[in-house]
Amino acid sequence: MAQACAVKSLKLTQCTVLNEEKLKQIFKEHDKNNDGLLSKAELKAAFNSLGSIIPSIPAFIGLFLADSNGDGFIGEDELNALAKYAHKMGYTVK
Ligand SMILES: [Ca+2]
Ligand SMILES: [Ca+2]
Repeated sequence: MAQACAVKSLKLTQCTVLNEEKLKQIFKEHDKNNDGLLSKAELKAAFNSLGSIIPSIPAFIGLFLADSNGDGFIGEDELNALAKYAHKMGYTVK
């Protein structure tokens, strides 16, 4: 699946959208207590699975950037911003 992004004919924007969608899926999978919200601990686990060496840092920044209502959790509608941040940081889904 990830090889699709390596295909030169595929436009970069398409690749970005694809990767952000996959990242969103990964984040959703890390909602371990299924409350529809990602806590900082769940974010840490997600970034850990994405290969972050110090997952607490992207978890902290991601929460800071994407938590627009300030409740300390990433909700469904805040996932887009989180995925954008993760993609910008170079996290990709294998
Ligand atoms: Ca949760
Ligand atoms: Ca929030």
